[in-house]
Amino acid sequence: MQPTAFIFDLDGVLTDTAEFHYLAWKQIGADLGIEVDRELNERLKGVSRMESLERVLAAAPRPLNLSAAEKEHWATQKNLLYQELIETIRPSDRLPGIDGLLNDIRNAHMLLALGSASRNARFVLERLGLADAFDYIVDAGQIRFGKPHPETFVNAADHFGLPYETCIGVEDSAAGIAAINAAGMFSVGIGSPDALREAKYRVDDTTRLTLSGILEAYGIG
Ligand code: B16
Ligand code: MG
Repeated sequence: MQPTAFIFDLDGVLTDTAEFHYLAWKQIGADLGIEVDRELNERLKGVSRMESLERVLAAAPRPLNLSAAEKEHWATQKNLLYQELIETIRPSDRLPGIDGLLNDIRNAHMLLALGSASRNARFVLERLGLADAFDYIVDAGQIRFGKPHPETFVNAADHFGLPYETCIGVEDSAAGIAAINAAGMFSVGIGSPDALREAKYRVDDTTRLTLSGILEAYGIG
């Protein structure tokens, strides 16, 4: 079947905000006496802010037993740190290879959606100058179940009225790849083989991402 649409993750795919999320969680961890290293950070990618906090708290040397209000406080603090970092984003912060890939998809007359778990997605897209680049945007405000639940990706395909197996999802997180696979779509992973074992096609970074490479792996190259 010919592919009909691409659904792109935002953080860590279009731009390196995954690093900003990491820096913000590292600071929150330090404030709480919890070490947030890159291995723990892999498990924070793609999951919601509150679920990320739960995963950070689970790494505490001894249980902190925070109340719901205290958890809200730390989640808010993390977001304030993150929002300071994303103020600096500019169009030149689009990851290498992304502009070419988006153009090639457009020229091939396929639809483009964004599927992000972030409540800051629209702000980041604006800063990147990509607010008009997508036909449809799914962010955390529109869905009930975050990644690895397939809802983010299914929501985009349903909006377009497209069969799931003709959609291609692009992700940098294990949770996101699981969500794409659970939706019955073709998953493209960007990052290390360890973290993205379940991706149907994987590249190390966005410089290796080409439409022809993806379509060949999808089976119509
Ligand atoms: P926020 P994505 C995800 O965005 C991030 O990967 C994840 O690290 C973050 O916790 C989540 O958004 C929520 O973000 O705190 O800004 O609402 O990768 O799905 O674009
Ligand atoms: Mg991501």
